[in-house]
Order: sequence, then C-alpha cells, then structure tokens
Amino acid sequence: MISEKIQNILNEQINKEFYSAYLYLAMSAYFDEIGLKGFSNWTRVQAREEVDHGMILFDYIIERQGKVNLRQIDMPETSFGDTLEVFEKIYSHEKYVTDSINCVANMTDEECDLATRYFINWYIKEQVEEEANVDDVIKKIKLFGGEKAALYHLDKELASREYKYHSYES
Ligand code: OFO
Repeated sequence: MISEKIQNILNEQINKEFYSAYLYLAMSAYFDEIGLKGFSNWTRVQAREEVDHGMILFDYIIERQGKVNLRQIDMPETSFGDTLEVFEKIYSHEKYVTDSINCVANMTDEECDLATRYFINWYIKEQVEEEANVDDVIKKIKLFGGEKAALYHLDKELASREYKYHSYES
C-alpha cells in the first residue's frame, strides 16, 4: 500500500499528464488551422502518449491499493505563435514536468517507498527522451530559419511520427 503523501503526489502527477495531453491537443488543433499537418500530427501523437502516462499512474495507484482522485484539468492556451515559439513552449513545459517527476522521486526517498521509486524511474527516463525529441525539432527549426521550403520538409518529417503504446516496462 502507498502512503497518503505518495498517493497525493501521484494524483497530482496524473493531473499534470492529462493537462499535458490537453496542451498538446490545443497545439495540434492550432497547427491544423494554419495548415501544418505534420506539426499537427506530431503534437497529436504526443497528446496520446501523455494520456498513456496519466493512465499508467492511474493503474499503479490502484495496484498499490491507493485511491485515484481525479482533479479539474486547467484550460490550455488556444492561440500560439510561430513553430519555434510553440516548440520552445513545449520544451519549457517538459522541463516543468521533469522537475515534477523529480519531486515524486524525492518523495519516494523520503517515504522509503522503494516500489514507487522503481516505478517512477521509467518516467525519469521518459522525460530525458521527451526533452531530447523536442530539442531535436527546435534545432531543426533554428537551423533552417524561416525558409518556407525547409518548413515544408520538416512538416513532412513530423507527419511520419506514429503513435505506439509503450508500457512502463519498455
Ligand atoms: Fe508525460 O511527459 Fe510530457 O508532459
């Protein structure tokens, strides 16, 4: 069984993961609106991964005989700037999520909860990957500047991202 402190912080994390999904969906809708289907696809795939992150936490709380407390999800922004601005926003959001995951890890240490410590390691690894993926897109946008042809090709590249469910073990 998990302690109340661990239960609370995991429930907060569920909320952050679902908020992330909302934020990515808002960005996806925006990219669709301005005709960047590839960027829209990339953010939509990311939104689905965020739902998975939330659900893995959800299932873990239940498995550890805790109580899932779903909280209100904040409304995401609905208007955004150019592709660089959006991806810089994504990067800073992911850094915020990384900090939040690190706080969960710290709390598992405080509470001597080794099972949750082991569980949360997957999220630590996942955040490294997410920050790197976003940084990769930012670098490409910066490298090619505002060139329309380059944006067209990057949009095509981002269109190839496919959603696949990855369990927390993999
Ligand atoms: Fe769930 O990793 Fe992004 O926010």
